[in-house]
Amino acid sequence: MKRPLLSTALLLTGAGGLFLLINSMQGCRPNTTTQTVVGGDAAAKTYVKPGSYDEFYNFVSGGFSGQLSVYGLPSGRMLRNIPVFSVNPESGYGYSEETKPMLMTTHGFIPWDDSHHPELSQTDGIPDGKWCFINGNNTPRIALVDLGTFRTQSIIEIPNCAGNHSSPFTTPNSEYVISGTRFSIPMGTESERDVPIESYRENFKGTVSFIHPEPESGKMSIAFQVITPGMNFDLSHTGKGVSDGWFFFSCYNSEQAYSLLEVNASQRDKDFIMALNWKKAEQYMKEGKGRKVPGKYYSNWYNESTHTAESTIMEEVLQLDPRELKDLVYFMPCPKSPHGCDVDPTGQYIVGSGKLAALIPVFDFTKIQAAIAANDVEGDFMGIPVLKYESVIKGEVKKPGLGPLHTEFDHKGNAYTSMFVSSEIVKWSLSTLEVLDRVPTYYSIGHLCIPGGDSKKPWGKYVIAYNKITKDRFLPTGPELAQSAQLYSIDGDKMELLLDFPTIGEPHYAQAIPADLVKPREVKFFKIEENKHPYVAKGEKETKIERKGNQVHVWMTSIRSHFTPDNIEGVRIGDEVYFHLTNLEQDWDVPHGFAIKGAATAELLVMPGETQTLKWIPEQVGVLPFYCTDFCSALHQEMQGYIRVSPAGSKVELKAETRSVDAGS
Ligand code: K7E
Ligand code: CUA
Repeated sequence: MKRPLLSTALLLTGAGGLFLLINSMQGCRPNTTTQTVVGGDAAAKTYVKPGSYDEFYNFVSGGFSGQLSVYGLPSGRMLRNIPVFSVNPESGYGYSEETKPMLMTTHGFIPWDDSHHPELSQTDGIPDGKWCFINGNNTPRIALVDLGTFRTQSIIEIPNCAGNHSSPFTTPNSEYVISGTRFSIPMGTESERDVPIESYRENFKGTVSFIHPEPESGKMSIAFQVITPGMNFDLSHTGKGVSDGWFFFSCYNSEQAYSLLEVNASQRDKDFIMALNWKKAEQYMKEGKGRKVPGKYYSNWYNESTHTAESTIMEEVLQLDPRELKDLVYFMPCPKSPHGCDVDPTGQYIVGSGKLAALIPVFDFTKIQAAIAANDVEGDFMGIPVLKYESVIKGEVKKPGLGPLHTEFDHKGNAYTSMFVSSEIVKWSLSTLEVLDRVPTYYSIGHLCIPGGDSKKPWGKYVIAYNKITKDRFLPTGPELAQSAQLYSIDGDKMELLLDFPTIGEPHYAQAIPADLVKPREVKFFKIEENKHPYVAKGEKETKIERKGNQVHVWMTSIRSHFTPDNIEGVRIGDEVYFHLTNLEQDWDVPHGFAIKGAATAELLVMPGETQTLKWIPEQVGVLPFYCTDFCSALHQEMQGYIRVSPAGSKVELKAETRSVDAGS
């Protein structure tokens, strides 16, 4: 193990070598103590007194939890953990019959993913509080979470993609969200895909896909894909203001290595930022350019009226090839293995953060346009023009720190870059490119977030660090310690640490938005008269039980504090029982739960006015109880029932006790 590491260190020079060295020193951290950086009034600045609301919602990716967690800021209080790509027995998401289709893909039912980047939908370049998108890396997908329900509304699978990392960044009016492939792969027919890995250079390609969410329903489809040279695509951001109509992507591994990437993808001095004219691509699509290629994918959508997810399977996708279609894609050299790719609020400046670079390059959109117009290129890469670095650069931020990853912006012309290796946030001026301030983070910050900080209108006020390593900040919890976020004030000239709070899974990116933009959207309950679920029971009179072969369907209702029916007999071993539970409540925050002994999946947590189904396969003869799991009233513990299970072939008559305790109903 020692030799490769040593040769790696020798191959890399300057900051690169340092990066590796420091990276391998587990306990390395800034030698400032918490005491010296937390001022006496910090507590007052994050104290949200009991009964008061936080000012911002903070949507934080769960990383390998496959979920999205929601916090209030500045308190750091956790409000909700939203299941997106992962099943969640707490609510029955991915376990109820209605939600299972949400997790369907061409690889089958995939109840997990690795989610990195939440992105709020935008109107005119400003987060609007309607949706939050998030990417799934592993089995490439993008999800749309509705901020009226705080639930996953739709999930689309991305074909011809592997490792959906530079995703799901949005255009200024959420016409499109983007998916850029991390890994390039061979595509096409089976024989085109079954090729030696050594043939990377000839056969491997990347794609960036433009996903269109329907404004009303949130259903997603792929408008088009742009095919790219084989490389790794890391992050992206849309242009805005002057650069509206463009998208920028960081690319690494321009070496086109396919093994030992740690060494082989760090050879070149510069990789690229890819500039893509998406308005042009849209125009080509409308003119009928490009070609339809095979690309099977699922688009799953939760229908709020039937309370059931629907999967649509698509078979092909429109691909645009920038080698044939002019003025679509340009490369800009960017030092060195760029990770973050961020655009300032005016849209003028594009910041590439080379994780092995000792500086931060800032590109100028006006210069990019001039270089394109003058054909000011230094050659091409796999048929795509490469603009001259000197011609497109505004300047470089010198000596910012080590391991720059991501940049966000405030509303006063400043940028804030996270430094993974030197564990700090560095504030610098967009006009002078001078470093203005730096604060330590504890430790090894990844992404950072300023409310509105990747949009046209940063609200500013705070920057939050999402850290990779959190030694000695919280009470220990066994071999794995809590992940953490840290909240800093950015109101003054100097950043000021105010608060640490633990997070779920591994936080990567996060976004924050004023709570006032989200609160008015909240759905309080679903109207029972609008419930179009095929197994709804809109009142206790509609409850019943029916046998169809070995399937037993129970139309069941819940209301404080009973189920109807509450006694069921005539179920036999070998049956599949479907409990279709409608929650009759028409009031805010009165879910009922449903659990039955021996259920091998999850409970159901059914919102007011909604119907959800638990499939249960009885394995034991006897009388088994079911009950409500959500403490819903003083008589919650009375909210129960029994089901009698008889042996296979038993003659016990199928019946359900559907008498109502409410007279006349
Ligand atoms: Cu830098 Cu996946 Cu956005 Cu994590 S990525 S840090
Ligand atoms: Cu319903 Cu407890």
